[in-house]
Amino acid sequence: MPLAWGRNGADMIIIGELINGTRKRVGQAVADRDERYISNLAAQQAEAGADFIDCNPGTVGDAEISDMQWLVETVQAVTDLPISFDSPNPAALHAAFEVYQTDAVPMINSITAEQEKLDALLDFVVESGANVIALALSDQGMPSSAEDRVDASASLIGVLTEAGVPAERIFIDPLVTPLGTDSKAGCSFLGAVRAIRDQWPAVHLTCGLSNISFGLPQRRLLNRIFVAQAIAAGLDSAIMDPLDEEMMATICTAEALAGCDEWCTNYISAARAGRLA
Ligand code: THG
Repeated sequence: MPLAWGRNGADMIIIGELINGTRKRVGQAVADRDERYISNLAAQQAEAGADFIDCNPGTVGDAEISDMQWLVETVQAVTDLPISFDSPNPAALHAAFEVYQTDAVPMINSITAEQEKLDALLDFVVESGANVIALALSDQGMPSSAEDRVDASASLIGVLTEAGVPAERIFIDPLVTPLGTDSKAGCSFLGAVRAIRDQWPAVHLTCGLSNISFGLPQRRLLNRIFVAQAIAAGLDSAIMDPLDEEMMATICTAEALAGCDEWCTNYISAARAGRLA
């Protein structure tokens, strides 16, 4: 039986965000080539139920290339999960692929609707056969309204599908911006998620969840309620910390409430396993 918004009934696709060099301890581990620390972060996220392990070196220039390759090699040595190559630098994304050996299809994080980005990455995205996160960012700059987000997403979906990327490999990121600097940031994002889910039922919708709470107190509270609202609107993936048990419980509950968990099977087994308490 088809579920709401054409979702396939699968669980939320979780992209574990912890291997990010902009986090101080991880940046240090990258600089020191501390394999133990990074392997451990990969293994813990896999164990907690991540579907992809994001790797973001958080460095720039030539360093980013070798740092990305080292991260990919270190992560794939401890898990068969696919990796999400997270970098604004096309050269680092190419470099990640060169050393990637896992069978599972990886993620390119990310492409945008900026012409320069498209020119640098479109052929690569198509030929690699990878999944791709398409950020709703265009030459018009950061999106502000829901409409800006939908326009940039529509143009990306058009370009990618015409180039031959199937909808199931496209992960639209309508861009979560901080609520603290724009009180409409949450509604604009949610409005975009609803509109995109309605118009393109087969694409995935993801986001960097915790951007919403940047600069505000009680961030985890904001993040949890926001994810529940976004799931109700049609989000089916998130870039987040899978070790956050309250967040994982919220996601499972929100999916059941949103009609994405037939007979509440996942919800009931999570409760039995003590994961919702
Ligand atoms: N969209 C896409 N990719 C993304 C983002 C997005 N990749 C990067 C980022 N945003 C998501 N990843 C992270 C990783 C770690 C943290 C936040 C987002 C994090 N931040 C700490 C905090 O916010 O308190 C601070 C860092 C620290 O520990 O020093 O942990 O939006 N496509």
